[in-house]
Amino acid sequence: MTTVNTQTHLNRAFDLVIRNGRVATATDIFEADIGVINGKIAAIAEGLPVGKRDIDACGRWVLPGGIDSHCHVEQLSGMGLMCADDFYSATVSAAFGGNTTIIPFAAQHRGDSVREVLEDYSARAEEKAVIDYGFHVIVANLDDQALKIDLPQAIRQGVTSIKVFMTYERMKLDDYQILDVLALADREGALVMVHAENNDVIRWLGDRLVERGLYAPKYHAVAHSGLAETEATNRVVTLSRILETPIMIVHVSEAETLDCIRQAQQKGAALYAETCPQYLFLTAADIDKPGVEGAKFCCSPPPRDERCQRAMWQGLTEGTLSIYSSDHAPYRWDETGKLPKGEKTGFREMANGLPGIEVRMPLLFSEGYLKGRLTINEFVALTATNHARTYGLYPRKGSIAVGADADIVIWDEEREITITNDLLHDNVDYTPYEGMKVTGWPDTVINRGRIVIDNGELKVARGSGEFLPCGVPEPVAKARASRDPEALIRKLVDTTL
Ligand code: DUC
Ligand code: ZN
Ligand code: ZN
Repeated sequence: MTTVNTQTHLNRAFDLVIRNGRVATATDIFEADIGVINGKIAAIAEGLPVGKRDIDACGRWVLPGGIDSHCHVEQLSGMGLMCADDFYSATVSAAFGGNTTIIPFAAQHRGDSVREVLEDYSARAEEKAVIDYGFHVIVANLDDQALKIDLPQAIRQGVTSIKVFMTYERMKLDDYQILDVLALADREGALVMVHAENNDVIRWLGDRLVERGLYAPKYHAVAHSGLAETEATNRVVTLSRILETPIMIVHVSEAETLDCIRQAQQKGAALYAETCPQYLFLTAADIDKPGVEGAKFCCSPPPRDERCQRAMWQGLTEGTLSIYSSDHAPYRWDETGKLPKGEKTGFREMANGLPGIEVRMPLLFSEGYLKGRLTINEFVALTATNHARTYGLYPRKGSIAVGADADIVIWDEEREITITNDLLHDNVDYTPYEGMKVTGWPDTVINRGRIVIDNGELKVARGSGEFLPCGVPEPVAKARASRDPEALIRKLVDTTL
């Protein structure tokens, strides 16, 4: 057990006690009661006194609430399409799936101001979210205002991660601009997340497919070649190594990309990487369904083959991939999302992205932990603790420890569920995981001591989630501890001259 603190609170009733559970953190397993006061964990010990409310978790896992650090909510996509979930439906769905925090994106598009974008997303989330949330900012309009004023201010206000795209005509930055963002992030204390796919390769291959009259969804996976991902990853890893600045490669799907990441990590690069359920549980064969059915499985990068699936599992178990997020990018099976031209929709026209915020944790609990691929501690690290550490929310979030927010999920390890869309609470009218059988499901979900989900029912009000200002991400703090950013630039420039 990591922390015990009963003495301080013996004279004060706990608001909530979670009793007799089997608690797991990223490092420990122990049996204990957890006492909560004012939304914080106040004590962890055996035999705590009765609280104002008591929950008996005997025989069940008591785990940190999930943190989904990659999801798209009420956001315009790289193709300019609005997602199907708003901050209410997305956070309700996230909570039912065992999450107590999400970190979605506030997305700047060309011509937008970063400051206004953040104000707009914040206002919408504040009114609707039912669990806690932070933000990453996407930058696509890298003018002086963004670089010199708005981004530094956003970082100071707690938006300490910046996503850049290497593809999508409306979003992509060139290498020069990426270097600018890396230097800025390093100076101001933010982590850069990268969507790494080579835009020209995708465009060129797509043109050849279209020339041949090949429009079916499965050609999305052909155009988004695995090597286009590997090339872009290698390039941006190189840029980050030149500036000795940490980066996070999001949604890794391809085995060769993983090899590239592993090699750079072995050379000491400050390189972090993420994968998502679609790369563990789906393959390109799912996209090759009759008619437009395959559009239900189209995301960027696309699911690949079984070799890549195995590589992603390997990446999670060996630690090359430290983050497992949903990349929930919800679009409906209609003209607003997947089928803008109905049955005639071509692979270039359909929205890119899959829903998955509610099934992310149950899928990994069942197929990772219960099937013996991951320990329960690894499950906790991959779904919660590493997210908090990586994005500046630790130790407030991501663990079960005295002083942390009481973000706790009680899991029923024996519950067998067949995933169907009817079961889920997002605003999408299909799930790519329809019919999959999983064992284990979150029973009770607690955020800052508030019971959010109990017995299959939502118990909190719209707008009751709180904004979380993020601190300096751990990867950035670590890199900074070993050198001074300005000295590095001076060294680079002096060497060049
Ligand atoms: N990038 C994402 O991160 N999610 C969905 C689609 C995309 O291009
Ligand atoms: Zn992306
Ligand atoms: Zn995404």
